[in-house]
Amino acid sequence: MAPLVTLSTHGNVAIVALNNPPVNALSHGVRKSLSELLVGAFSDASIGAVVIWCEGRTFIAGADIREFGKTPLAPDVPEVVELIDAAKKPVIAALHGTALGGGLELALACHYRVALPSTRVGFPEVTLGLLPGAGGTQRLPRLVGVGAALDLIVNGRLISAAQALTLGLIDAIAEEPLRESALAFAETMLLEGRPHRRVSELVAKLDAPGQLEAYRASIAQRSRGFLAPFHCIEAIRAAVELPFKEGLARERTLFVELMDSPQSKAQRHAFFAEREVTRVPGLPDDTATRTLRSAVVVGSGTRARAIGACFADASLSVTLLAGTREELDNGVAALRVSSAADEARAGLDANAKGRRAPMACSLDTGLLNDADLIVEAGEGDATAQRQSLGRIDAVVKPGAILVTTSPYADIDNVAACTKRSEEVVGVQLHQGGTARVVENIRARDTAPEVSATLMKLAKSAGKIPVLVRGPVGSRMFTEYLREALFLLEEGALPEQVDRVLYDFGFQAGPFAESDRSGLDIEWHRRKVRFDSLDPRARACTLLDQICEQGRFGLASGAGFYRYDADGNRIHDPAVEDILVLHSKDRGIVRRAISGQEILERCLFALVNEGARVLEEGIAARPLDIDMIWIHGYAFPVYRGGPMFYADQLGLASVRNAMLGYAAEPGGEHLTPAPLVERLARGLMGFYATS
Ligand code: 3H9
Repeated sequence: MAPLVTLSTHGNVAIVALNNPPVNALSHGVRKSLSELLVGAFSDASIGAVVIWCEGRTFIAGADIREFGKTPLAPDVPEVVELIDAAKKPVIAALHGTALGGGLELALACHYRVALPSTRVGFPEVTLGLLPGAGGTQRLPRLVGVGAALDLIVNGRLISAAQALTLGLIDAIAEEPLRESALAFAETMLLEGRPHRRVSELVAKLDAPGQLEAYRASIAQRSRGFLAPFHCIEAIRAAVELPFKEGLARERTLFVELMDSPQSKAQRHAFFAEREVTRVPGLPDDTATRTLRSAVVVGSGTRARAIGACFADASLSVTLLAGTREELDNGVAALRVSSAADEARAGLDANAKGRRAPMACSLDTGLLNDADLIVEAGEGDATAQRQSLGRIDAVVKPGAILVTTSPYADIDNVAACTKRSEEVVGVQLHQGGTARVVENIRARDTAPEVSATLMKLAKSAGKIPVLVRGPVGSRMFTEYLREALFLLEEGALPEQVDRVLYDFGFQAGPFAESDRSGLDIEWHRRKVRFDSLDPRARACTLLDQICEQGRFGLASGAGFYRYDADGNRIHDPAVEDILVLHSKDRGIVRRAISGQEILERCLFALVNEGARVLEEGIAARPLDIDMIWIHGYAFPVYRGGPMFYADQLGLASVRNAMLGYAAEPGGEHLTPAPLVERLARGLMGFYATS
């Protein structure tokens, strides 16, 4: 195995090169070799300056996250960083790729920094529920000012080399090849006798009195529930108020608090799950994929445009196929608006990926004949969609992939209606949460190559694709909403239920969320499944009553709430009347229900359905479910997703609480699913199954 760190000398300059693929993380081995070589170089009288440079695609992308939560091994990252800061000879960091977290902290302890133009730098620790814990919160405000430091550290925002230069975070933009440029920089610096600069010796000052308090207030809403952003602010306060060494100690205390918190554990879980989710059991990484160039989306409404955009983001040439001249005109107008918005966003965002390929809208059904991928995205019901797919199937070329986006259709039935069952898949885009998750639903006969192609496409569109055997998110949402509806008929009000789930960390509770996404879909789903519902669910007709009054949610101005012209939610006494009357009709005496009961019943209904989804093999792993819920339904990332959260609570105590609710009249549906029962009995969790 190649050494992790090597040192070579070039005249009186030493180049210390790291080689720890894929991202040169500061693992224990790297820290140990790096500090040994640095100590050697610092005491070698023939060496005047040291360049730290990395092989491979990036400069150090941070501490090694895989070591977090394990016994730390010396030297730790702060020790290596302080070793560099204290050096008597100048150290130059040569940056490329992504210099992040502990990597950027190390660079800030160097006495000069140069970077290739394509470099991006930043502190993403906050997204892992952490703060920069190796001096980053102390050095950055000293170097670039408190305002910029708050922006970068609290938001975990990456910036380009040009922006870093403007801020004074780096000293120069370097040319390729970086190693030689950095060497030349070091030689010039020595020749010119430039001063030995230590960021730790600068002073951090507030831009205005009360700046930190004002910043805290400005993030209060969007960072609601999170610990790390507020700890970041406190660490920056230490940079302003305390001498450097004491500031470091304060940063350490705050860092350790976060590292030990359940939030960071959950966010680190989410980080790895996001990467693991595309490695599907039974679908090897080397599964062949098809090269697709063109996609035709049948439909031009909202769903069609959203899915078309996803394929356009994967660089496919996408045409939306409208059914009528009016649909065509509307489609063209909508595309024009969204493309202008994309242009504006790309212009503002240094992190924006490549621009979306332009999309077209047409009436020409002949386009179907040559398309590589055809998406059925009409707004009709399951039968209409099946018929449409049948028509498409008859005209498309051999090898074309057919995608259905129907929220209702059974994928195996859909596939069976075509002559190409191995080339049929379902795709469900989710617009909640980060709106990044895509469920790729494979049918019984879908060819592995087709599944792998869809996974690759979604990934290159910047999505988080999850491969499943049937809809997962919507199926679990139905159970979650059903429990919330039971709570309404027992005595709760929509705002009470929503408040509890909002306080738990969801962006919106189940009723506000249903109103946002439209009640008609859930209502339709209920009608499709009506005969298979249990008696209590069948008799809980609240959703029918709301929808029968034309209240389909936000878009129709009313649902479980009323909405004003600006879309603000308003309590609606009419809904309360419906509830009270419904409870009376059902012979239910309305009662006060505690927040704890609301929370547990809604979440445990969700977890129980997740367990069934796993047991039936609809989702392969608990992490698939957690990704869908974090990125598609805004389940708070700092709780790690429903399955991770249940494990954190302890599955045995979840099971016991469920048994308690199941023993109440009408509570049988909360009987723990067999998988929950089995795991709880063995004192295991969804993740820890052995
Ligand atoms: C920190 O630094 C704390 C300090 O302040 C204080 C210390 C005291 N460690 O994302 P990719 C793996 S916290 C270990 O698919 P990309 C990743 O799991 C850290 N492993 O590639 C994956 O492995 P696998 C602050 C890491 O090109 C592989 O590398 N830094 C780390 O799309 C490829 O990753 C961060 O938070 C790591 N630090 O994106 C940066 N980073 O193939 C986190 C990555 O087995 N990393 N891996 O699944 C990233 O944001 C992206 O990985 C990066 C590359 C932009 C670097």
